[in-house]
Amino acid sequence: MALRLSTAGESHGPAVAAVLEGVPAGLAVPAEAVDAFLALRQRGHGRGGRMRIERDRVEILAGLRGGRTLGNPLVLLVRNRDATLERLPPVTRPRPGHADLAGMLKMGTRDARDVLERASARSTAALAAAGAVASLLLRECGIEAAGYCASLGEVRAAVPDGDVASLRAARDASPFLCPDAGAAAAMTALVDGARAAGDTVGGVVEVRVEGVPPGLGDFRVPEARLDGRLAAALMRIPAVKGVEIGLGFEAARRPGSGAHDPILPARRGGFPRRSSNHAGGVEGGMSNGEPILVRAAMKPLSTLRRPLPSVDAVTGAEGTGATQRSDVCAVPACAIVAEAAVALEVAAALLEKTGGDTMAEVKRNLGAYLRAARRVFAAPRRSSSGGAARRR
Ligand code: EPS
Repeated sequence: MALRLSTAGESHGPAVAAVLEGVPAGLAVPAEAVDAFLALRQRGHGRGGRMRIERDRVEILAGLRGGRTLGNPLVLLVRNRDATLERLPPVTRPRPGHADLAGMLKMGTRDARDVLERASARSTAALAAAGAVASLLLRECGIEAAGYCASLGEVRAAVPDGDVASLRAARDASPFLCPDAGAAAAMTALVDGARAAGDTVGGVVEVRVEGVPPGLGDFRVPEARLDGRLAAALMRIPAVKGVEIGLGFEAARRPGSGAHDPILPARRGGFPRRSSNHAGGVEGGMSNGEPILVRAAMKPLSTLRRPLPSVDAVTGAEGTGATQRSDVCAVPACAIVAEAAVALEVAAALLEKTGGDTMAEVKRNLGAYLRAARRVFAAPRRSSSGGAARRR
């Protein structure tokens, strides 16, 4: 069954929720593991007053028995403590950069509240809860992902060359969820300066995924291409305006000889090795067995304390965009949301490859596939019929 996510909920309604279909039976889903991920999403220097109100916790309302998935749809609920929707005032001056203006026109309303409550990044709490479940599934299959902040404004982190475990440890120790501790001072100055100026800060987040088997995604059907799916998953996150995989836009500036990753002989029993990973783990729309490396650019948040020009939909008066409580910078949160989005997409592609109604079946099928795939580049054996080239 395909892995499929739906979310619901308004920013200041009673709760946000996720329905996640297609998780095989037998996966242990401890609420504490989901909660730890939700807590990471709430962190980051630059968050506003709302994050001091919320204490995100998941309530798993369906799909579990004895702490394990039944294979039924999961319902994941995260309650809003700031559930003030019915008391909040109308918003009539659309904020440049937000969904307000286009949403007012689309929905035929002069009150952007009808739009912004759903356009709010609060919905990413539900996405993160579902992503945490996807990460538990991936871990069972030897796949680990970590999302982290790679730059804020002009401040670029020197991301250490490390595995996911060390990246995660360094990330978790950082107020910006950035594995380069040396960048923290400049990032703090940037965010504090923006706060003082009534402005906001964007940045770039990166997700690294290790242990991904080759062949997830597809070269045969355009919409099944893993790169397209990862890009779409990241672009669906509010405020994301650009996505790169591996070298990304830099690949366009290089000659082919400097953009591709040489193929070296397999070590015994393994896959051919690569001496670099410019492809970011994806070639021809499929994972190639190297770590997946994707980046997403988050624009600065559009709620400004010193707002840009706007027009009032009720009075017609020229003025400025609505101001309200918000964050100065949510890039660290975006790193966690990006990790969730990527984990969900990789998990979906994995389950397409393996099939399986139970985790035992998924793992059995994955093991059989990997054994067969390793034989493709194994030293050819003599064969009386058909020859090595056609061996499956
Ligand atoms: C958001 C505005 C802020 C953020 C919110 C997203 O909320 P509020 O308007 O209540 O101050 O804190 O993010 C979250 C609530 C969250 O959980 O990430 C927006 O306009 O998108």
